Amino acid sequence: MATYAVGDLQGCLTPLQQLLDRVNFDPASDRLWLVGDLVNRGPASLETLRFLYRMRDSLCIVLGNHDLHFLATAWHHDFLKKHDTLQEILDAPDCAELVAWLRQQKLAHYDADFDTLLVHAGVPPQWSLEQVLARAAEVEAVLQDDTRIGDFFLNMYGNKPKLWNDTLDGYERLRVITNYFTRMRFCNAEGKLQLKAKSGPDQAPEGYAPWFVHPGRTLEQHRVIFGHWAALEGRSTHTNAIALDTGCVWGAAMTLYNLESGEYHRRDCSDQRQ
Ligand SMILES: [Mn+2]
Repeated sequence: MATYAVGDLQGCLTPLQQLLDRVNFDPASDRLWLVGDLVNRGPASLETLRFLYRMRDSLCIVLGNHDLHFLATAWHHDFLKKHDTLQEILDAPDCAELVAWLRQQKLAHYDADFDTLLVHAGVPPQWSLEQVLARAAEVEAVLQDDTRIGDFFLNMYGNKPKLWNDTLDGYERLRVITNYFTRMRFCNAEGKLQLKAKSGPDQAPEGYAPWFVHPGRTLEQHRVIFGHWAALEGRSTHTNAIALDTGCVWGAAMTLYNLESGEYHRRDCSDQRQ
């Protein structure tokens, strides 16, 4: 029995299947964690979701910004943008089944045996493990609530508020939680977000730094596995921050990580370049 985590798929199914074959992944006994961004931009979003759905009992998934965007388009078709490759899922006969399953997934998952947290983008420096899980659960509850999910998506997009505070409520509170977990790259020492920069860590906007490098970060003694930031090229500079987005959909690589051994398996994805 082994446990693996894989970086952002974005509809690139062949590299995932080849990496799983390479480690002789057995869905009956092994577990696969996914950092999210399962769909969009790549060539096979629908088939990727179907493949994962068939082995859903072996998976642990956190949602990424592209997964939330896909769910939003299922409620609001006019949210589809020119570069989205999500229409094939919306048109599929099993779309409702796939949507119902994705809505049940989390924004943050903690495993005590591995002392490891799984998130798509990151965690603000000040948040404790208890705060991470409680705040993720606030958004997860809305995603699972038929009476609230549609309006949430109408209010999910946007870069403000930039900074958490305990008194936030309503959609501002849900939006900043969502942005921390699914879109963050750079923040300042207080946790103020800078969501525009997508460059590598060397080109941080003035006053900001990658979320995982701030001194005294509450979770720095725990392993955090994340994706979302292809420009990191899998190098986080912090031993407990495991960066798995290596830009498959941009033609770079897909990375599979063994949680027990710490071993990385990388598959060149120059054939996947979009
Ligand atoms: Mn992402």
